[in-house]
Amino acid sequence: IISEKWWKNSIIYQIYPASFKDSNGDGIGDIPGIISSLDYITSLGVDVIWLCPMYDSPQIDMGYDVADYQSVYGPYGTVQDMETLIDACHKRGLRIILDLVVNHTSDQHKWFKESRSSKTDPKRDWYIWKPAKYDADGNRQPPNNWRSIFGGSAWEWDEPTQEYYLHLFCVEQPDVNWENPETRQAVYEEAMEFWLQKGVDGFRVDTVNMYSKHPEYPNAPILDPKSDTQPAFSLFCNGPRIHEYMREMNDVLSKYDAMTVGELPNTHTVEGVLRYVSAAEKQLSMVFQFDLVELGQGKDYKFLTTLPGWNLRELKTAVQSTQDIIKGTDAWTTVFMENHDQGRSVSRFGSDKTPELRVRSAKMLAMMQGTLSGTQFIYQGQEIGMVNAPREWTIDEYKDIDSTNYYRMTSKMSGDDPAALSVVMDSLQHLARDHSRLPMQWSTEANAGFSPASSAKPWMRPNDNYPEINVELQEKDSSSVLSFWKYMNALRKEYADTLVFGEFEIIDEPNQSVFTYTKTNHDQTVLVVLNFSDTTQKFEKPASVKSEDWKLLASNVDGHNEDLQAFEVIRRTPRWRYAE
Ligand code: TEU
Ligand code: CA
Repeated sequence: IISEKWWKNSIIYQIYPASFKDSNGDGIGDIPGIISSLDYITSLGVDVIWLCPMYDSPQIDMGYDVADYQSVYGPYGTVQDMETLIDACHKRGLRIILDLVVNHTSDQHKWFKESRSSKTDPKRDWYIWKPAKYDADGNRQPPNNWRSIFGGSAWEWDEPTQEYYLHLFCVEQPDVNWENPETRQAVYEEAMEFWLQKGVDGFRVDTVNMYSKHPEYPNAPILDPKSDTQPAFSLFCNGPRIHEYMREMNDVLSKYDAMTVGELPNTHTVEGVLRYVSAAEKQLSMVFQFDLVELGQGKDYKFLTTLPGWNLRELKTAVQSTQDIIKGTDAWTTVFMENHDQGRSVSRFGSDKTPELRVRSAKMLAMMQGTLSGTQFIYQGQEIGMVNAPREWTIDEYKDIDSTNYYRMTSKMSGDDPAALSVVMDSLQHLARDHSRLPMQWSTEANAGFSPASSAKPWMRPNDNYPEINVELQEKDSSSVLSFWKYMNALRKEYADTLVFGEFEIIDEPNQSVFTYTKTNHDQTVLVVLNFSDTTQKFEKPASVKSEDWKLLASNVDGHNEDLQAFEVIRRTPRWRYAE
């Protein structure tokens, strides 16, 4: 382990600045709020914080639309605040990584303003501009049928210069033209080196596989005959030059011993992932695969008529796909169940039906995360088992552009059909990105302790359950979800050989209620048994487990007996196999 890279055995805590801690009472989280919470973060036993975009931005997509890489969004603070934060982290032995958003910029970035100013501007080619097509009736059409990830065409017509520009996300997020070497240099210098020189320890790299598009921009196959736009992931993800760009980017990073974790949607094979993360490739340190967090979303969760649901075997397969990345390879992988783009894991994979099931299933999920190989990521609020907002909330409480576009489009397409809109709300209640963006629940005080009691209303409504679910209460309770996470984080460090680096093997794969696996390294084996159901399940010692002499290391149920209670987990390890 000593010889391994520092980031392999790290636990990374993800912070969404708008919703973490509001220090000055304007209803928006801020950098001084993060600085004041560093003792709390350290107490969790984490090693690194990942800060979601804090750059200057019109906030159409919550900062993933960057207007200036070298300044900070006013309500969050200043570059100087960032320097203070970096310093304060390092003083505590914490590292800090930033979000690198360079597939696109905001349409308010000076590069794009120049690019759109005229067809002959020197920066015209820094974005992806194409002429219109015309149909048989002479009507203007976009260059192809690609659908934007937030709905509608991926092309926007620019009246003054009479061309379309590409935006894989919202209209205000034009895609940067990575084909242009000058543009790439500007990205490296302005977005990366500026912050690396200030001491940041790496980046979470947004939409990392979308920089190289299909060079001919062909139409996507028609999967949705009712629409004039089509999902086109296979044509804009993992394009022909992507690995060349990754290696070039890595040359910049390697000067600083910086880590990277790339966001890798729509890449589902081990070979496809390894092309980015094999150490020999010299591209990225690790990536986020989407198989697990996409469970129950369907291919494209927009325009659903029913929720697809998921089953435990699918979850096992998804977990396997992350563990396979390191099996006999020189690559590294990640472990995560939540981020700022997902509903809360307890609501999705556990149960928020009763307080008892909520607490128990939150701990079960912590046990799963804590025992899988890879770099561990915990999203703010996950450590206290925060859950989704309730179904009663109306669309007015949802702020995310992805949610509101989806609602607006369904409302338009269905002529405000109440049944169709009710499906939208069902789907949003389950999957919307908003759920992870509700204010962090710090205490029983007004505004969940996120904003001072006397202050402006928080930018998103806090979950009504904050008097029951909050940091303050859980810190005092040794049986809380928070205490369990702290315990798991410590255990993960203690048994890193097995838990972080060990080999993963599923036992009794067909079982749709219980997820059983072993982690093995050298002469130590840990058995993990997770009851994902809300009923009691029989526990049968797997035949492949040889030793009769097991020691129970951890369980989320007091007085564990041989049967597994709802959402009960146990983890056992042979007593004689490790030194105490
Ligand atoms: O997300 C990229 C992405 O492909 C998805 O996770 C996406 O958010 C989801 O499919 C939409 O339904 C990243 C960021 O994590 C996200 O917050 C940004 O909105 C997006 O890039 C654009 O920068
Ligand atoms: Ca504030």
